Amino acid sequence: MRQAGSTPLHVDLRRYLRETDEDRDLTRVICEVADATKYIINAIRTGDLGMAGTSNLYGEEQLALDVLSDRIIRKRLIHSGVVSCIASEESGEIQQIDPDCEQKYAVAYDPLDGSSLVDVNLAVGTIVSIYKGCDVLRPGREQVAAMYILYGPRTTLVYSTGRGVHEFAMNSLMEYTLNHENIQMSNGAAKIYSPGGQRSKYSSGTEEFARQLEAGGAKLRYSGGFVPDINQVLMKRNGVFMYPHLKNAPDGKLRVLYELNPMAFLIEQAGGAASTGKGRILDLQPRSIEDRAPIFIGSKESVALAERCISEAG
Ligand code: AFP
Repeated sequence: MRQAGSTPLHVDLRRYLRETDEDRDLTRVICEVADATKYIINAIRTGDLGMAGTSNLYGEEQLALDVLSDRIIRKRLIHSGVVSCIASEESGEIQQIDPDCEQKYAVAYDPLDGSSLVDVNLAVGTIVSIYKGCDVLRPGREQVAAMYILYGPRTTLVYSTGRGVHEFAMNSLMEYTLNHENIQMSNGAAKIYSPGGQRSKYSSGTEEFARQLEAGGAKLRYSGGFVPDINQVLMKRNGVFMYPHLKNAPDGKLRVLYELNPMAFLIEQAGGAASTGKGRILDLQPRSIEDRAPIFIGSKESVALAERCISEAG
């Protein structure tokens, strides 16, 4: 097996997975999602931004793109033959695909996170969480893989199967080719921080954390899109993103299954940390697919500082 780190740049995703001896069926899931994004990109670039006229589980008006992106990914996963069940942020329920599920993969995904940003031409993304077996309602530490695709000025795909975090970029032929292998967060004080939610709703502990970040020279970088904001912390190998507990929303905003678990898996694989402010995100036991939790994610040092501030001041 080719050791990660010895692969030439620009090798394509499918070949990279094969040459790093990834499980064939898991490779199938990852590549089906990668292929689906080619149609999502087209929909974003040219599609109808009008409201779909339906609403998702959370009562949010579904943009046509949300619905379309969900449909594109769902169809490919269902026909892949290696998926046991699907949970999509847009549909709000778990769809059983194959009762013979032990050796198949359970997939939770947000087909187009940040879709409300498309009509102001900001970057959005697809987020995917993958478990082996029959169920997705499990702690994030049991994931076997996670990935996201970032539809920005460039389209990039980041994934991990538990053996490092690797970034691929889409070329002119719409193939994903290796760009960075084994991405590792650096330690040291945060140079950027990404604070979600209204500052006036922050707890004293979170307020103190933000104050200390700024005192340490961190600059605010926040787009309102979870995927680009996390990608910035990962690719700069430094910094912290937070969507904290708020006075009017003690569980914050972001969903455990579709957003927090996959990103926590990736950032931990890159040597960072992901916490609710009181404990590891990946140790949460989801009660329902609707679960939300506060998140502080990025450099280990910054996440540890957040936990100290919250432990001292709530
Ligand atoms: P939408 O998917 O509804 O646009 O929300 C995006 C998101 O879930 C996540 O991508 C962002 O980090 C977060 O919401 C931004 O929330 P605020 O708009 O409250 O800052």
